[in-house]
Amino acid sequence: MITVHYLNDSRAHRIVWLLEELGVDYDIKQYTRRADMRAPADLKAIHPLGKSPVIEDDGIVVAETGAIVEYLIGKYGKGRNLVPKGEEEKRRYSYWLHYAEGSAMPLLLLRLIFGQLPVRSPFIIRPFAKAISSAVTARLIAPQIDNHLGFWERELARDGFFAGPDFSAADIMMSFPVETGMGRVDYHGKREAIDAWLAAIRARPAYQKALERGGAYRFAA
Ligand SMILES: N[C@@H](CCC(=O)N[C@@H](CS)C(=O)NCC(=O)O)C(=O)O
Repeated sequence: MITVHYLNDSRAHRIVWLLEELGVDYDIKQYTRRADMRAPADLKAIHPLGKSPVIEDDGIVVAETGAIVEYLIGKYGKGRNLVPKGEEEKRRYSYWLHYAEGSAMPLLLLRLIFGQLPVRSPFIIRPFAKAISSAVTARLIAPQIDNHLGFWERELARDGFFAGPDFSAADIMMSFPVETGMGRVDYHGKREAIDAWLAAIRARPAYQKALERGGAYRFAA
């Protein structure tokens, strides 16, 4: 039996969603974020980094969302149509699978960290921290995020899903950057294709079931 170590409002939603798409049985062990949003220390007993998601499957521990997705698809994905068949689509699939955590999330995390810099700084230096945060965000981070969001829009406008005309596990991987990105940054570019894609993934029964099993996922709002 698979156990998903599930931190509230986290990337773990993607794994529960994938398991629902795969139709595999699993249990969820819930963890609640501390007041500072960090994971509780007991997650470190499962994996040294203490992050979520992490899964256990018959004694095997797998961490890192992309690696978990590849593991689950490799073991349980046969006949589930979550990996495209065409060569070009397979290349696109692999690209988005790696891009989600390798390129998109570091940028969104930088935005989050610089956004929190003023409130997390000692009171006496807060005005300086605020000035640094605003300048770095406006000059370095926001333009790059805009570039990425424009790229998503153009890619999705091609044929509806990230890897091609059909839904795939690449869309599950991309849900976290897109949902956190569209929910947390000011983006003034075109977003019709992104919005249509968000509506399509959220309408999937497996996505809804994952919310039911894992609990409300605030980043999806
Ligand atoms: N790249 C990793 C990131 C894991 C990660 O940072 N997870 C967050 C939840 S979305 C976490 O555990 N945060 C709590 C903490 O860092 O203490 C993955 O995709 O699995």
